[in-house]
Formats: sequence, C-alpha cells, structure tokens
Amino acid sequence: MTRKIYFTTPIYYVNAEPHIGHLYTTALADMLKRYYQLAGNNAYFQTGTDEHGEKIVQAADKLGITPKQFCDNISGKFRDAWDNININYDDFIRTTDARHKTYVQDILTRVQEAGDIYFDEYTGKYCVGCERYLTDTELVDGKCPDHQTAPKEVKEANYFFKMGKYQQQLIQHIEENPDWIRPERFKNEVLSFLKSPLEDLCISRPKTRLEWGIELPFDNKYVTYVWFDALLNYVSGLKETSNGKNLFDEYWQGCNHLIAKDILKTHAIYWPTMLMSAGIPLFNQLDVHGYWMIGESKMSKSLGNVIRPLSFDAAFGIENLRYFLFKEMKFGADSSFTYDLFVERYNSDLANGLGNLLARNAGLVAKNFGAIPAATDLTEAEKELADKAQKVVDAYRQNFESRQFAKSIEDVCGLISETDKYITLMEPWKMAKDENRKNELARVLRSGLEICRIAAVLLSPVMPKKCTEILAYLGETRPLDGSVSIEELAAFGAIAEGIEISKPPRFFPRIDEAALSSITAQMQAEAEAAAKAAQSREIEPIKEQIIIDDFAKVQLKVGKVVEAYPVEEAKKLIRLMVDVGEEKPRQVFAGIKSHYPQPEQLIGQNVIIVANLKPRKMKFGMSEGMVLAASGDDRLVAATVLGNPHPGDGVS
Ligand code: ME8
Repeated sequence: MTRKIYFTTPIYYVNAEPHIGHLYTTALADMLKRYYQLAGNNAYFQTGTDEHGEKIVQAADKLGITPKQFCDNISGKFRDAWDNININYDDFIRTTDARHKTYVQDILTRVQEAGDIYFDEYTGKYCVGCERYLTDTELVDGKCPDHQTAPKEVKEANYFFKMGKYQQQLIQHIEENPDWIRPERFKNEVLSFLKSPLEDLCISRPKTRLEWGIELPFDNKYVTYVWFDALLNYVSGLKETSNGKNLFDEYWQGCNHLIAKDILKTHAIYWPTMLMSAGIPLFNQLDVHGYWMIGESKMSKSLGNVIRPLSFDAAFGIENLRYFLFKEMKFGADSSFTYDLFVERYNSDLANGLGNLLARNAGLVAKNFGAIPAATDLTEAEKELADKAQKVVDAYRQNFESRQFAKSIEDVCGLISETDKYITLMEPWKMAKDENRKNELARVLRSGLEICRIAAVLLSPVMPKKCTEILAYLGETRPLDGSVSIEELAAFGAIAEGIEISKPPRFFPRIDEAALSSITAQMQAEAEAAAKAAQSREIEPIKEQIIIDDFAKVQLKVGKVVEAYPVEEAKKLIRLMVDVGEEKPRQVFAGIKSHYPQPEQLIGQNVIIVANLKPRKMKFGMSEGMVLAASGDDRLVAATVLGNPHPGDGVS
C-alpha cells in the first residue's frame, strides 16, 4: 500500500534572508519527498514563513516600514529562492495568511473551552532572538547561549496554557514510541528536560507592548504568542491549502517534521502538548538535524559569512551543494562548510568520480560503437561489480528511511571507485585497438555505463536535474515517480542497448582551485552588500496592500503619443501631446528625458496614462495626466499595451 507522508520544514523567520541553514532543511524536505516518491509513496511537502513576533517588529522599525511590508518583502525572497533552485514544495504558508489566522483562533477557542487557558501575572526572562522565555538553567553567564544577549525581564499579566498538565502523557508517548524523535540523542535531551516539572506556557502578549500578532479570540487586548501561532501552521496549511483543499485527513497521520536542534524544545514539548489539548492526533515523526557552521564559526550576517543559495547556485550549481551537504552532514551532528572542502569533495567525487567514469566510458563507446552495445555474457569481474551494486541498492531504502542517506551517498561513491578500478584493470583502451576484442570491449564499457546509470538513479533525489540529464543521455527514460520500483530501475543489466552515444557533455566540469578565491571573494562581497542593504533603507518595501475599491479610483486609459518634445529649460522633462480619444490631445509632462533623449521616438506609440490625475500647473504649462513607465535601477521604459487598442480605451 502506498504510504502518505507529509514533510514540513520550520517556517522561517523573515528577519533574515535565506541562507545555507534554511537551504539545508528545505532541500532535505525536497530530497526526502523525491526519495519517497521514487520508492513508490505519496509525499506532500509544506514550507513557509513565520511572520509575527517582536523580532519582526524590531527589524521593520529599523527600516522605518510596517511589519507587513517587511514580511512581504522577505517572505517573497524565501519563496523566490526556493522557486529558483527547483525546490519542489507543494504549499507555502505564511502566518499572515487569513487561512492560518482563522485556524489559530479556532484552536485557541478549543483549548480555552477544554479549560486549558488561564490568566495570571508573570515575571520571566525573555529572549527576543529565541522568541521565548528562558529558564535560569538555560542561561550561561546570564545570557542566552544561542544569541549571546541577556534576556529582558518582563513582568505582565498574560494568558497561560496549561502545558504542565500534559507532562506525563508526553513522557509516556516518547517512551512508548522510541523512534518518535530521531536521532536518539535528541529524544534523550527532551526526556531529561522533562525530568523537572514542566511549567505552563505564556501564550499571549498585551497589545500595549506588541500589536503585531493574531488577536486572541477571547480577549481583543492581547495577541497570540508567536510560537503558539507558528506551530499551528503545520495543521492550518493542511486544513486549507492555498488552493482551497482540505488535505488534513489524507496527510496528517504521515506528518514528518524536519527541524534543526535549535528548535527542539518548541517542537518536542510545546507542540505535542498543544495538540493533546486541542484533541488533534500527534505528528508521526520529528527528525532533528545538527547545525551548519561556516568553518569554525556560527553563521552571522555581520560577519558576512552567510552563504546565499542563489549566489551559490550561480557560481557553482545548487545541486553540487546539495550533494556536499547531504553527504557531509551525519544526521543529527553539526557540520562545517568551507569552500575549500566543498571544492575538494566536488572535484574528487563528482568531477573525477562519477563525471570521469561517465566521460571515459561514453567517450570510448562513442568512438568504437556509436551506441550502447548489446549485453554479452558477464565474467566474474562484472558479476562481482553487479553484486556490489546490488548491495548498495539493498541498503539504500533502509538508509534513507533511517535518515542515514549520507551512507548511501558514500556507498555510491564507493561503487564508482570500485568501477574505476575495474576499468583500469580491464584496460578497455587496449581492447579498442584489437578488432578481435570487440566483444570484451562492449562488455566492459557497457558495465561502466551501467554503474553510471545506477548511480544516477540512486542519486536522483540528491541531484534531481543533473541525474535526470545523465539518465536521459544514457537512454534511461523510465519515470522516477514510483511507477517503476527502485530495484528494477537500479538492476544491473537494465541499461538499454542501441542508445546512441555521442561525445558526452561535461556533466561535472572540474572546479579550478586557483579561481576559487576570486569567486568566493566576490560572493562574500555580495553577501556583505546584501547584509548592509538589509540594515539600511535600501530594501524597497512592497507598498501596503489596497482593496479593489482603491484601485477602481484610478482611471487608466490608452493614449497615442502625437507629439513629443524635449523641454529645453528642464533637465528631466519632456512634453508629450497624447490623444486619449477626447476632442483634443492632452499635454503631459513626463520626467523621463534621460531615458528618452530623443522624445520623437515615442510618436505613434501607445502609452498608458492616468487620466483622472488632477491637472497640475507646472512652470512650462498644465500637465493633464501621467504616463506610466516600468523602471528599475537605471532602467526606464514607457508602459504600453499589446495589440491595436484605440486612444481612450480604458485599461483595467
Ligand atoms: O526558528 N544550520 O525560524 P528560523 C542548520 N520561525 N540549519 C539551520 C541553521 C544552521 N546554521 N540556521 C537555520 C524559527 N537553520 C521559527 C520556526 S516553526 C513552527 C517556527 C534552519 O528562521 C533549521 O531548520 O530561526 C532551523 O531549525 C531553522 O532554520 C530555524 O529557522
């Protein structure tokens, strides 16, 4: 029976742009979705952004824009990043979505009706970075160990969730389901935290202090605490997807959360107790990975050592990074990224490994046969190779399902180096010189290509685009969607014969180590510039949303330019006479001279003008409208409409 699995990533705070840490969890969900599909299951994947809370207000204040403007901007950057690097998410949720807000309020009502919410005065130490109160035992030298800042003392009356009430039930669940939190060390960490009495959770913020949040349904002077709001995304997004479906019954029971260790407590303690109180079955699995460091240091915007997915993609290819990240990080442990290490691994595993094996064999096939030769009887040497491949395939499912996918990647690497040895031993280049050894040559080269094909099948969740290209090149076009089993796809001997083989493209060109420092210096400069821009007002905020009635006030019309002159006395202005279907053309002054130094080129063009803009008296005459234009950085072009509209036609 097909399993239905629902992968989630944390919904990321919009106070930072996407970096390699966010990329890792998101690409992990993408890879697992692809693996589970390949293995014949049905997988669904949701990611998104977490937009309420004090942190966001502070960041927006710094830029002098509203929290919503701030969120629209950065949430869009996350989405763009994922879209541009082929992350196959099914839904993207924002906690400012109406569907989410309504759901949070429903659950708050439900939890309150269950008698699990009370009002009380509280004093605590709040870390804005973590967006939660820290206990004294969590502090190191009076500071939050993650953010290196002293939490602020907060004393106020608030609503509390009776989290402590569910402590025993939670402990029991963890003990009865030993794999519920993986790897084990994180399960142990949670159990050891649960040895002390579990305090109740403050779930509100008075609007006098923080307005940016979801209003409590039972007290409009308060908003919901950001974690109580954010965790519910995992359910609200299923209850109502962006295209209006309810997938809860279909996917919730297969829910597999993916997070890093920084948010273990909120996911392993707050979240399940909230679900218990709301009467929702618990999620199925919590998988916790370690932290990426850059060299020896934590990632930090101010250090400019943040690696941005899109710049990396442009410089080195995102799939090569995925390969590195998934192989390098042992699930649950911290790991370190450096460019040198990345290039070393890439060159040895992909350029010299898979890439070279493919190029060597395909090159000889192209030269000697022009197509993949037919199968011949295998000798002991190929049988041995086939056995090794079989072993890798046998361990593959188990490794992925226990999140030891790094092992499978290593296994594939091992298989490639075994095959390299086999090729070196067989010396097909010598066989190629002897007409009588054509059969042997066919057998060896076919086996070499076969291992490349198997490797590409097995690595397809890791490097989906690259592997699909390799498979297509080798004539393997069967779908990777589970309709053909992994075992069939990766069976030694399944490679088709007669597939034309031309000189292979360079799937993994070597990265020149000498050029590395200049590329990384440029990327670092970009990261620093982006960090600086984020600190200043250089981010252009997306304007506040308007409703249709606001837009309806603006009357846009098609106008045909009938005359156009530079205004000699003005540096920026040109004067246009525009026919908008009225008795006589309108005079419009537009500040676009630097982009249209010869304004007469506009004559005969259809432009769009704001027809009901109040006429403005200028030094050179009345301006009776405004011409729309598209602009960005140093570019500007007048906006037009396609086809043959008539002057005066409305634009809406
Ligand atoms: O915590 N190494 O959002 P966040 C590995 N909004 N993974 C990393 C990482 C690193 N150095 N840095 C970040 C929040 N991550 C909340 C979550 S969920 C209901 C609310 C990844 O933007 C990793 O997945 O701080 C980590 O758990 C997450 O980003 C934290 O993202």
